[in-house]
Amino acid sequence: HDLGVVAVGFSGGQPKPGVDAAPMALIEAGLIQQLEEDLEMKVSYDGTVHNYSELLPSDDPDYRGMKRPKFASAVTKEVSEQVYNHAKSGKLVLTLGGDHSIAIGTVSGTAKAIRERLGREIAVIWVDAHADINTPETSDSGNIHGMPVAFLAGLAKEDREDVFGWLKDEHRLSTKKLVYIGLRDIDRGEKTILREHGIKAFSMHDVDRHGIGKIMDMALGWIGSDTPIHLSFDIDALDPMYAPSTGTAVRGGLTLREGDFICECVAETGSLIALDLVEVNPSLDEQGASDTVRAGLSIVRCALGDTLL
Ligand code: DIR
Ligand code: MN
Ligand code: MN
Ligand code: MN
Repeated sequence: HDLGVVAVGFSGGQPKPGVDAAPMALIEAGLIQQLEEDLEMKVSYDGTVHNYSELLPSDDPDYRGMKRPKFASAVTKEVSEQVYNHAKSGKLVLTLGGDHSIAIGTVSGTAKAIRERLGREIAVIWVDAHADINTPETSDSGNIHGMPVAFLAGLAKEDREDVFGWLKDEHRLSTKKLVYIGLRDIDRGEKTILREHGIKAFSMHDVDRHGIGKIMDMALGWIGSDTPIHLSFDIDALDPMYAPSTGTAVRGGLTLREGDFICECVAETGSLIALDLVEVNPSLDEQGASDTVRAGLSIVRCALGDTLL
């Protein structure tokens, strides 16, 4: 398979530095080499962890409560174009974050490319402890990594071109084609949004009740077979026991095997068109950084088709 890799060293969607170092940590741990040698993929990678410093605005005041709105908008617009170019040419796209705000770029890029290439709408599987569906108005933190789904689904809109006004209908995702897995820390306003839009969400309670096998049957059944799937994997979906080095760790999460299993099931569909791996922050919990990077590596390998036997 042909794979396009985009390395996004962006941390401005949340306050903690270090998440920008994740792409290099993953690559130094052997990610690209493993994909080429073990999974026999043909990898297109420009060899650069982008920090988009050329896009840094001279001033970037809070807007509608959002922190660093112009920088996040400019970076995600650029990421959207990078991802679009890979997806338009039929490549599977792997994006290494960076915080989860970068998914405004990745999902909008694949949504547009798949519309143009196949005339289809994509589905998104969002694996996360959090729903990331705050609007600027419902957000308590103002951190844009808690808002990407709201912008992608058109629940948050903004006319200003330099604050996500570049997002058009062709970039957007239907709330009916979105499935969450792993949720356990949802803000009050987010719960209202999930309920009012009838969004399919499997919380950790659901995982406990049904087991991960049944959850994946239900999640993939909701999406329907033969639908292009974009998998956006926030490493904080995993329990901090396995992935402690992340900005907003929440106890009571997925085991390493449950995370890998989700990815294996998506790989088995043959419909994966893009994978994001986000929120690995090697500078937090130094003891746990190598475990967290290894967990990320395993997630990527499983999603891209590595099998146990
Ligand atoms: C919280 C935390 N819901 C917020 N979100 C996180 O800031 O909107 N997302 N940590 O990954
Ligand atoms: Mn997230
Ligand atoms: Mn999260
Ligand atoms: Mn919260």
